[in-house]
Amino acid sequence: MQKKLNKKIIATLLLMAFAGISQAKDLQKVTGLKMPESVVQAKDGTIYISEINGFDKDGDGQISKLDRDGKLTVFATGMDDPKGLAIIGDKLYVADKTRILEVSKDGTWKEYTSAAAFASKPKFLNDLEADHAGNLYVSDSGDLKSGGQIYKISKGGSATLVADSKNSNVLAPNGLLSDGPKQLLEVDFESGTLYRINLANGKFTKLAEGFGGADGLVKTKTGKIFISDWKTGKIYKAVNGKAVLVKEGYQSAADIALTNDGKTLMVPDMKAGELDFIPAK
Ligand SMILES: [Ca+2]
Ligand SMILES: [Ca+2]
Repeated sequence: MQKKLNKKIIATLLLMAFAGISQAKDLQKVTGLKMPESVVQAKDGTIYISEINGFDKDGDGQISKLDRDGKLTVFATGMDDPKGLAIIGDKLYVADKTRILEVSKDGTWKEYTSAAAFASKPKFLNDLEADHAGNLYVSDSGDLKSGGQIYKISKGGSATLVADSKNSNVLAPNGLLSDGPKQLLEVDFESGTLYRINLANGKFTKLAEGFGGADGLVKTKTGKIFISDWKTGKIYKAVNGKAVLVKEGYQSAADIALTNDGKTLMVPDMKAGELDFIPAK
């Protein structure tokens, strides 16, 4: 009898635990953010948001986190202009203006790649992307019109150049997406063009154009590519080399990301100070 009861209690507890996982609150629009630029969801469901706060003002940038119950708290502070976010293992990496930071689970952080570690000092580090091997890729948007560059950050933090403005396709690189071990997808903020970069030889192939002030870049498991346009506040899909409008009306759609289940696009509307959630279809 006792055994049976114990089994029943255990079964009930398991059921409650699973219910807790599946019934995480629906994602509601978040407001009151301080110039949010980028967003990433960790395996445990926590969503991290980078907030530039005062643009070009150092020390006031921060990372907030939205837990599975929809509670928003400040996670890490004292950054400059934090933008692109990426997760490797239990560490969060941040492209912070001229350097890369590594943030631990408790919100403390250290410099992972210093400004001086880049062959040419970055002006505007923007998107950050991790590959499956644990390397990072970071775009430097230069002066947002020209002079940009793209670097690979190897495990340990050393930076090697992937491409710079000697390549005429490189104006103001922004969104990056690791697409297998040998190539990177990239969108340029100035030209609004989507490229595939061959990491073995640095060659660029134009895939699509017309994305305005292209910012974030994601690809779903079924191969759909979404790109945000910061300048006009739009979300596009790349279809047969063209930009197809998905949603408009944002003030400045910054670095979009997908939720873990791939079903939802997370859209930081920088100037509105909001994080929106829309279906990725
Ligand atoms: Ca700032
Ligand atoms: Ca960006």
